[in-house]
Amino acid sequence: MTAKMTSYAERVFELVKKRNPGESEFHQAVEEVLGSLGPVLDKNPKYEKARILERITEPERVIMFRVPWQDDKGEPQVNRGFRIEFSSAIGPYKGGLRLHPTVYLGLLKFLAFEQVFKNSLTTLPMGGGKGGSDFDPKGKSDNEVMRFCQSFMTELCRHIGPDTDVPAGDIGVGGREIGFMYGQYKRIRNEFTGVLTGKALSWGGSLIRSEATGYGAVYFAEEMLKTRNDSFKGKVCTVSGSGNVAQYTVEKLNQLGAKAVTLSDSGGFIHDPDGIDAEKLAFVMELKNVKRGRIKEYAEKYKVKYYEGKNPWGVKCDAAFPSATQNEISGEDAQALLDNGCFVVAEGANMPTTPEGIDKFLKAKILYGPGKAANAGGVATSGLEMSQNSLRLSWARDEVDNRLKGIMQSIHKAAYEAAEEYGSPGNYVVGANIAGFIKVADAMLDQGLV
Ligand code: NDP
Ligand code: 2IT
Repeated sequence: MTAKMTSYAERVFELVKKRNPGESEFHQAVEEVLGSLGPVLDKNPKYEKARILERITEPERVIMFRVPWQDDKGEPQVNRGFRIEFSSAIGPYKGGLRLHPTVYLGLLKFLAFEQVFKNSLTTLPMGGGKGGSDFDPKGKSDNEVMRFCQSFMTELCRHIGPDTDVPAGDIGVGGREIGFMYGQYKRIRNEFTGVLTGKALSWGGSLIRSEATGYGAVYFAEEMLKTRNDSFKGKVCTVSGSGNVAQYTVEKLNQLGAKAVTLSDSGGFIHDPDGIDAEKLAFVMELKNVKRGRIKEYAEKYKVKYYEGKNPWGVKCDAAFPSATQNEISGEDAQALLDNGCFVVAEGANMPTTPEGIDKFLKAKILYGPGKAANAGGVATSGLEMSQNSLRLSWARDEVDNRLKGIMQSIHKAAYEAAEEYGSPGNYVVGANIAGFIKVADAMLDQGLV
């Protein structure tokens, strides 16, 4: 892994594995964080004395519930819904909702745990949470998605609120789903409040929220490049996924003079050596957000190659933006990227690189920005949406974009400086974990044994 654990961290990690059997993604996320904290724990025995690691790895609350809904044939269907309220040390629980057939308790625990440190890095007062369901939106009609979302929110609404827990989108949850859920929340609670983020502009949403994760990942990568007096001009970039994060990553790369040459979905990837320019990106947005089609159709339309069942990490590039899902870059994929000269990796997705892959990136000393730092622009802009809702105001596009950029610069600085201070210069994994941890741990100490 990234570093050797202290004996205290090791003991807690064993406990986490025992208490959460079979939850491999959660173990993976905890191991990465605990493996980074050695120097902080050595320097500050107060954390062990207060059992901070035992507490920070145990969710404050886990909610699991039945989601019954009726399909278009009139048949009853049942899914499982979840909300993990992991930490409220520095603000209300905040984090997305994922709708994907692979969703189970352990997956959401990993995402909620990551969210705690990510949200801490944003500089904004947000705790960490995550939720979702094993419902598969693929192939469902709008009416089926609406009935599912209404049933999901009928239960969830009793657990959330603008000062308690504020969900948002993630895989499978975009503007359509947030709309259906918001409508149902309002109907049951009879309140028009900022209980969800990622809302449409006419009913409380923020400009730039849709763009924020992708733009933020590119801003973060730009900051990393600046440490080597470099920029995006002329850089060839590979991007995976073709959803919200991938789309706006490509848009920002184009604006900065880089060339994005790949996109993917769960079917395979397309390689367009001429670059996915603004017009082609508009086609992708219509294809994915409106028609809900497959990325293969891009290859047919623009006469480029489609690689069925493959990911884009074998394509030569300067910078890679994994923006699909967890563990999508294996050790071999990481090696292929390095062998092809890739020297920037900025994670738009959450935990897209396996521990073997991370080890390779760190040993090669490339500019590697882990998800909890690089993709924090999405939740940061959700935080800005919450602020605007509280003020009952909406800020102009430039104002939100400038704040987002400023936040990504602050996150980069915090991670960069923490890595230096604690003896791992250039290691953004250690830097992000330490900077995110200290703020939450100190808030926990202040608030007593809770
Ligand atoms: P979307 O649902 O908009 O898009 C997801 C994309 O990833 C789709 O192209 C999808 O393909 C692909 N994908 C999903 N699961 C898999 C899989 N198991 N194997 C291969 N491809 C897959 O989601 P987002 O763009 O919002 O999220 C992408 C990543 O970014 C996730 O890791 C998410 O947690 C993270 N993230 C999102 C934020 C946000 O604000 N939305 C903020 C921070 C992080 P297909 O359609 O075929 O399934
Ligand atoms: O993983 C993430 O940070 C998100 N899906 C966004 C969460 C949010 O509350 O905006």
